[in-house]
Amino acid sequence: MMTLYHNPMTRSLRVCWLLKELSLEHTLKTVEFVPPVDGKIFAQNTPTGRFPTLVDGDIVLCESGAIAQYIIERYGQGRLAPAIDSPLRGPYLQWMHFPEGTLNPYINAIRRLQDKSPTMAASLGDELDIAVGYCDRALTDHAYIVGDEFTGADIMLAVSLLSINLMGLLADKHLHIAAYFRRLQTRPALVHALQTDRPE
Ligand SMILES: N[C@@H](CCC(=O)N[C@@H](CS)C(=O)NCC(=O)O)C(=O)O
Repeated sequence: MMTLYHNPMTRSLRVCWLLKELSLEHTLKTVEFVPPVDGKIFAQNTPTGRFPTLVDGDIVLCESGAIAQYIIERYGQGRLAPAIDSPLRGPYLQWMHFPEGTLNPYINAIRRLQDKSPTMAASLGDELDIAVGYCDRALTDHAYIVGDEFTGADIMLAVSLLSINLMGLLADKHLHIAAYFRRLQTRPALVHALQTDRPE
């Protein structure tokens, strides 16, 4: 049985949502977030000090993209990912990794700089907007980020876009992303994951 150490305001939302999409049995341990003091990281009350942390037997993972890929490949039975020989496999891998590789470094830096250097934060916000525009254009011709099928890459991307939206940095001009959000909000697994915020 897998155990997810979860806090709803963190990237563990991705894993919680994914486990529900795949209806996989798991134990959810909701853990309070400890605000970082003096830049101290890995300070959370989980086996790795971070959210999300997934424990599956001897395997302990704490990168949301790796956890998502692990769960889909190990337990997905072909769901939520194009087949390895599909022409969509490359784009799928790109979109699995684009959120943490490109969007979240901006999110983290802007959060850190917002008070210390608003000018620098604003300039990074402009760069982030270009990256978000790239996502918006990729959603022009199909319902989901890799095509017309929902995949794990949508879970990775949507949670980054939700964070950007919560920071007030998602401009109204990104119309395809707005339609994408409306589409995703109808998924029961996301609705349930967003409601999963009570400690055991
Ligand atoms: N790239 C990692 C980032 C993990 C991460 O930074 N997690 C944050 C919460 S979203 C955390 O646990 N920070 C608190 C800490 O390091 O003490 C992922 O995608 O899982």
